[in-house]
Amino acid sequence: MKTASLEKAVEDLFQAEKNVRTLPQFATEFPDFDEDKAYDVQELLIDKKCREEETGISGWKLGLTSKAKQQMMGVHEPSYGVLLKNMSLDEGQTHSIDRFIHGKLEPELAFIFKEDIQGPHITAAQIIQSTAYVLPAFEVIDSRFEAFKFTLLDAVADNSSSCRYILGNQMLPPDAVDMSLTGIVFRKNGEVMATSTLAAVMGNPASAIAWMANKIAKRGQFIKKGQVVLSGAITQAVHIEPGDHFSAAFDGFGTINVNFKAGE
Ligand code: OOG
Ligand code: MG
Repeated sequence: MKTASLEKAVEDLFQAEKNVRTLPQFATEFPDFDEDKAYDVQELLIDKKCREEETGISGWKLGLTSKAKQQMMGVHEPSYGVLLKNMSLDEGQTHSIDRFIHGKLEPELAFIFKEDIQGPHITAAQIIQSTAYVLPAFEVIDSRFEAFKFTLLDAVADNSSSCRYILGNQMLPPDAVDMSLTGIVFRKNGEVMATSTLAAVMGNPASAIAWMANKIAKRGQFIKKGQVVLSGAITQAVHIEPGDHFSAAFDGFGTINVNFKAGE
């Protein structure tokens, strides 16, 4: 893939999000696309969004952390993306879906870091030691690709389908939480959509973040003090429609809520 095509991929993704429209998958359009190039596109896209939307980086997100999703994509490791300050939405409020192409919601455990943590030899135990607190969160994922269908490389270029994130306000120190057995119940309009435990995220969400800290070190990057990291979906993602109310009850934390509407 030539530099010109990397730039075109960045521009296409940026415009698709801005104009709320979809794109054909890249992998078919750019035959020599590989993982490094996909993360190059992601990095350039984040630079462009920071500039044009006058925002900054607030943290990171994991994707494809469950075995089921990895098998679906034919991969053995997760993916990551970058969170921006302007992706944050308030908990308990009603938010417009007008800027989403085909948004879906998923519950996640968020980690807030109290110190910098740099790979490539980070363990899950070190992730826990460097975490100030953990809290329930929702992620709104959205894909800039048609019909929410993509290859792993497409999704990486598309910042791992990131769109918005919503942090709860029930914080706990990480050593107060059982990182595998903590149960969650995810509801849409009062109906149970899924039940799960944190073990759904690679056995332990801290392991997913350790993988990411080591992976981003290859690109000279690290998790910084104060940053938020979404550790990956605990259940399947559920399509968002106007008028929807979602809740996720996290054992030992409490319940996080959000509503969506059409219009501003
Ligand atoms: C969609 C985003 C995945 C998660 O938590 O698993 C994600 C994708 O890249 O498949 O955010
Ligand atoms: Mg997610």
